[in-house]
Amino acid sequence: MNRENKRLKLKSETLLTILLTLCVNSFNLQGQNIETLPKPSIKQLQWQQMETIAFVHFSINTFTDKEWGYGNESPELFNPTNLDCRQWVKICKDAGMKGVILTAKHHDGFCLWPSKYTEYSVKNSPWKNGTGDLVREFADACKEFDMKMGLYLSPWDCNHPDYGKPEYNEYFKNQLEELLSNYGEVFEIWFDGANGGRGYYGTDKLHTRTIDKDYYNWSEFESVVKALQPNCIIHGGKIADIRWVGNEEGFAGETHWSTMLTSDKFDKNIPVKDQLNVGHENGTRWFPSETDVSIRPGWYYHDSENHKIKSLPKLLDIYYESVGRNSLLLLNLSPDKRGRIFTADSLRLLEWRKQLDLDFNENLIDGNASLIADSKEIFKNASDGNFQTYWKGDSEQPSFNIEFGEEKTFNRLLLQEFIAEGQRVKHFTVKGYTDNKWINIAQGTTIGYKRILRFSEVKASKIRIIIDESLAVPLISEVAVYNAPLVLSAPKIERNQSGLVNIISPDKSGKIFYTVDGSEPNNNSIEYTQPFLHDGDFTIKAIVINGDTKGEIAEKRFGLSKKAWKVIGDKNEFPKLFDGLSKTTWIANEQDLKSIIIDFGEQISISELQYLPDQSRGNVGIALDYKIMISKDRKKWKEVESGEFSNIRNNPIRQLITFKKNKKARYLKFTTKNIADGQSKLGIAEFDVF
Ligand code: FUL
Ligand code: CA
Repeated sequence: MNRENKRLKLKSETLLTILLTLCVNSFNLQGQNIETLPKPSIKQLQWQQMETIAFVHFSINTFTDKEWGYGNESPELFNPTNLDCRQWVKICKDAGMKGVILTAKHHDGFCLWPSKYTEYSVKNSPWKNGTGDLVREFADACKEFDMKMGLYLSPWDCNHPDYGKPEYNEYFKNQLEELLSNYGEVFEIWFDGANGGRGYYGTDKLHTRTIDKDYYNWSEFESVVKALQPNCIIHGGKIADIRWVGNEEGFAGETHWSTMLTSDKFDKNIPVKDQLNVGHENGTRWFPSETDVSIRPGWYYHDSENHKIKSLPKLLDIYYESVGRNSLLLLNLSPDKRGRIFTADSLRLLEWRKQLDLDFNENLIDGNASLIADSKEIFKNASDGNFQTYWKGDSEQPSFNIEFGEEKTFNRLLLQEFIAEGQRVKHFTVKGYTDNKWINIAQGTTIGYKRILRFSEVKASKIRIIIDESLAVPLISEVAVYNAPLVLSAPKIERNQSGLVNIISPDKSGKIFYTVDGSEPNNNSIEYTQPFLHDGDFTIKAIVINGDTKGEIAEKRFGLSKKAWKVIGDKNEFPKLFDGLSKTTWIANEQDLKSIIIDFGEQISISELQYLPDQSRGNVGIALDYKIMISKDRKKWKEVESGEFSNIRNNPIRQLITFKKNKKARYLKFTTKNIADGQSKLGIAEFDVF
């Protein structure tokens, strides 16, 4: 054999060994190819580790008290009196957020920066006499507080005359270029999915512009982002790096895969929202989720929502059900007309972070504890506080013990997979060793980047974690155990159609106290022991108290008595829209029924209506718009209000219709022209009159 041949032979031998080892390593026992498990890009991996980021919705809507503008609102309306982006960013920083995303342009088209390409921007507003640039101030504040900056740019634009024509793509691209070249590094760009609703589009007539599914020039937008901000994560559009979690309420599915199939391979029988919420175990691409939710019911500031800021327990639930379920949390703040975050919102946010810090204050897997695999291997890689180092399971169904060396009390378990090599765990069980035997503590499905289980306090000297199912040999980056302090949730207050009030505490411990005179409840107030009758318009406040620990106060205002109300044509004696339960929904009993007539039984005086859309995951019969007519005799009808419910599809919260003047009526007709998702029957979870 000559030298050349020898070299060749050696080369092919090494190649063969490499190939062989690759094959052996890439196929697990079930023949799953590890090489084909989708894996995050470096960009996606870094983004995931930010865990909590903030959103800021601030624009002309802040001044018009709307959620969606129509694009004809005068720029003159934009006039924050005491704007301070530094205040926003500092609050976010203090609350442990790793980045902030600002709505540079929302659906109405108004630009917070003086864009060269439109007159519809801050430059024609009274704010700083038209010389201001809010995106600049925001970017500077982010720099000052060493916070990552993101921008929201809505493709839907109700102001632009070309919207709907091909030319608009050029405009959008130009704006994208402006934003991505002039303000420094952008970590995330948010293209909203909402599209083609009603607007003025530079005309004097309110109308709808529909676009087809290939309207936007996504590939060009992608080139702009890639060229100007190669590290920028894209939300939305056909070029997204991350996915929406499927709701605006703040939760990821308990099972939550960061992998998804391409949209043409989605299951036709399951709503898309639900598939986004859970992901696909057999997904072919890495497409992690972002959970966007607002600290208030709406995304923009409204005076009327100042008392509806999410409670501490609710925000904790949101954290545990997003970050704690392998998603990333994008929590929204809504600066007010001054251009400042309202004190109650910022206090709540800081309170939330403080509580999370307490929850995770002390990892009970300390120097005295050890992690021991079934093979007796003692390992430290999964408790060194370093995500990059991990323990590789000794099989596809590995188990390991955490041995504390003494009895410990705990109620949280945190697990992390080394997702750089893909998401693998499908199911696991957690047991505790107490009184000389193993007891079941909890179980879970996916882990992913982070999974945190919450359970009632357990005392045990050992914990056993059994990974019973996985796609490939699990790689565990971190395991931690905590004992989080008790946080009492606000009780739930309900009233049925007969006026019977029921107060329910989600916490098994503690006592409930309440007031009906508007005062703050404490342990001297009336103790709730069983449902009681209290009909008509009044406000009730209730609290759970357990020893020295006080919960959040729940407050509920009930409207006029519904005892005598009926739905015309409905045989049900107690229709579900009057039963006081948000989880039940009245659905029209005929096809194409888009209106309902309510008989109040007598003439009443009305100042406000409240419509709660169906709250189920299927979102049945959500009215996108409304027309309210009233009558004294069901013969002569008078129209009193009409309009559109902004963003109700994505965020089906209680909708308020306030009458310009009090009206007297015996009958009320609620009609909608359009029901979400092309459905044909109206659905109402609850209907109230004040
Ligand atoms: C939605 C929008 O329509 C809302 O107004 C808000 O911006 C939210 C974050 O996304 O799709
Ligand atoms: Ca580690």
